[in-house]
Formats: sequence, structure tokens, C-alpha cells
Amino acid sequence: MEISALTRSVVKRNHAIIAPDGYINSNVPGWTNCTVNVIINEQMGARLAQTLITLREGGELTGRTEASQIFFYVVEGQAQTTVGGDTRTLKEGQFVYVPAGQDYRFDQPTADTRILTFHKVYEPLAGHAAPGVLFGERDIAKAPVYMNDEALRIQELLPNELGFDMAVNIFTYSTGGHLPMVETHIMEHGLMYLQGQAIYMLDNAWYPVKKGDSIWMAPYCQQWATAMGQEDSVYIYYKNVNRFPT
Ligand code: UGY
Ligand code: MN
Repeated sequence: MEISALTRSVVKRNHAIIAPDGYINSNVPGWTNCTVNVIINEQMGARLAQTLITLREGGELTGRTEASQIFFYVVEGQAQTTVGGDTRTLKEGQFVYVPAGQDYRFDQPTADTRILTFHKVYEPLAGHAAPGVLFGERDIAKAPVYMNDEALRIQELLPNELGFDMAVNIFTYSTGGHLPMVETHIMEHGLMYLQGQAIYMLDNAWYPVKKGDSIWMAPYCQQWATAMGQEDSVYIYYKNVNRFPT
């Protein structure tokens, strides 16, 4: 039996690893017949929120975004989704971006449908329209090589336009692939591993991570990663972008 007093999760001033073994459920008004794990939130010093929702049969997510826009990504299963008068079945690897001030509804999920969300307070930019509702999907063919390294591919899920103040990307590392340098940057990250295993370096601490694990990196948290094991390692990550540094 595993020792219950141990976990791979860590929560530090400028980064966190949240492994599923420590999840405790939250009740979110309007989100019913589901479990909600709030993985990243301002309570830990972050300026984004990241949740993982597991829907049971008959589960529903109904609401209206307020100041925060929400990006919903189906990690497993499927659900019917209605946003902005458009109803679609969203399946694994598909997403919908819901801008601030917009009604949304998810229903008719298959059992154990898992939906990952990233939330950010929207910062308008003069001269640029706020983005509208956007549906899309993961597509390896749309993932160009990153920094001339064939072992690394990044798909940008949201358009690279100034109206957007957040990016959500899928980063695939082939076996042996690694970040080309230790990154030191103002942008913040929230991420979840969708596949494989890796070693992540955060602020000079080294962590083994795998599918299902999430990471928070505060601005200027130094970061580096390498894929480990027999299969590609893949994570989906959030980044704040396109606004004047204050
Ligand atoms: O976009 C990024 O900053 C990305 N290369 N960082 C990361 O994956 N830790
Ligand atoms: Mn980075």
C-alpha cells in the first residue's frame, strides 16, 4: 500500500506541482453532478485560475463568464456545448474559448468526461476588439517545430492577435527533447500534462512529472524541461501575452 503521508505535490512561493493524489473537491455554483478541482488560483499568488472538472452522467456546467474569460478543453470524453447560439459536441482534444460576459452551457456528457479550464481576467486594449467565441481542436499538423528543434512542436490554439491577452498552446516533446535553454520571463504559466513523463526544473528544483500532473510557474520562475520515458511528453499550457508591462 502507498504511504499516505507522501505526495509529489509541492507548493512554493513562485511555483507549484499539483499531482492528482491530493485533490479535494470544490463546489462551484452552476456546475452540477461533477467534481471540480481548483488546481491554480489567486490564493497561491497566481493571476490565472486552472481547474479540472470531472462530469458524471447528467452533469451540467451552466453559467455566464464575468470579468474572466474561460478556455474549456476536453481532456477525456465528450459533452454537448452551447455558447453564443452555437451548439456542438465537444470531444477529446477539442476546445471552446468563452470571452468575458458570455453565457455558456455544457450538458449530456459521457461518464467521466474531463474538462480542463484556464481563467484570466480580460484586459481590454484600445483599438483592438475583444475576441469572440472560438471553437477549435488539437491538430499535430498545425504544430510547427519550435526553435529549429525537430524534437519540439508547439500548436497555438488561440489566434496570435492583440485582442487576445492569453495564449493556450500544446507543447509536444519527442523522447529526449528538451527546452533549448532555461527560460526566465515575465509571463506566467499554468499547465497540465496530457501524455508521458518529464523532468521539470523550476527555480533550481528538479521534479519528475507525468500525465495528469499540473504546474504553476509565477513570472520569472526559471524553467526548463526534458521528456523522459518511451513516449512523447505533451502538455497544454496557459501564458499571459500581448499587454504593456506595468
Ligand atoms: O512559451 C513558453 O514560455 C514555453 N516555452 N515555456 C514552457 O513551456 N515552460
Ligand atoms: Mn515559458
